[in-house]
Amino acid sequence: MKATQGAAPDIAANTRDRLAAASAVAVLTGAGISAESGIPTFRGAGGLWKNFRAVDLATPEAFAADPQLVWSWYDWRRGLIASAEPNDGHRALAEMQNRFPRFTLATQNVDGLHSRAGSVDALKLHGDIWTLRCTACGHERQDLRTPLPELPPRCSCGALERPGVVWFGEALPTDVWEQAQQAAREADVFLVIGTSAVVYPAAGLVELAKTSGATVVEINVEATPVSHVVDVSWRAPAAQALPRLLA
Ligand code: BV8
Ligand code: ZN
Repeated sequence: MKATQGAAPDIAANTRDRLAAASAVAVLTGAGISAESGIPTFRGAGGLWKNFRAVDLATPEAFAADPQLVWSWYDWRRGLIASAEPNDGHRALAEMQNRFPRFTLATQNVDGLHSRAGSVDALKLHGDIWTLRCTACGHERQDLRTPLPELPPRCSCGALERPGVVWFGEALPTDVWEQAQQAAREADVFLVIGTSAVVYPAAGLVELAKTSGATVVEINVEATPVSHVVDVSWRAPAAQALPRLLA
């Protein structure tokens, strides 16, 4: 059954009923869940930065060609995120983790807002903007300073550091990706929230959950390429919809 444009109350009730019967819940979030915290999404209106697109800058090639430019983009984003707060959508997911025997949150976001909202063990599929990794010795450290004192930052070994994120063309962290796939396979209910579902392999979790027998609910302000796959397509902002699942 696909409820698409039904009035929000019955979609919320419908989704709550499915969750009430679930013992394993898995969630995939994208930039849309941080939109109401004021963080621009990648592909929405605010997704551009000085006329660059994420696919142009979030690549090893762009970093090798111009580490200063790529770091300026990340430093700008870190500044935005530092002044942002988790929203009711992040907080609702943090609350949900205690309500099910098995609950897994996988995020494509690198902003760390799920952790700040209280989500424990969120699977960071695309890494973390607050982590710096040395391009030579691999040493990783957290640096929360905004702006960073020097760009590009350098490791104590002297080499350039890069943002601890997964760029286009790079593999996702193996352990995190394995856990996310397992959670999608085992889920009774799979929530896909605030993602345009165009970036793989993360977006593939939706199909994996669906073919593994989960009830899939999409929460997004617009239709996406997975809207035709999901069981329930809830056209609503995440910070409004998610708290209604806790009622
Ligand atoms: C890999 C981290 C292989 C960094 C990111 C052709 C050439 C090269 C590669 C490819 C290719 N075709 C396919 C690929 C693979 C590529 C890919 O999928 N490309 C896409 C663009 C076609 N994928 C990769 O390269 C991945 N790696 O394949 O490696 C490999 C395998 C083995 C060994 C070696 C190599 C790596 C992908 C990860 C890239 N890193 N980010 C950073 O953040 O700077 S991706 C980037 O896009 C972010 O992580 C972001 O999360 C992600 C997805 O975007 P969304 O989160 O969905 O955000 P978006 O703006 O798109 O959408 C927002 C949504 O929210 C919208 O739907 C909107 O309606 C909604 N919304 C807005 N407001 C709200 C809302 N919803 C609810 N409430 C609201 N209020
Ligand atoms: Zn080093």
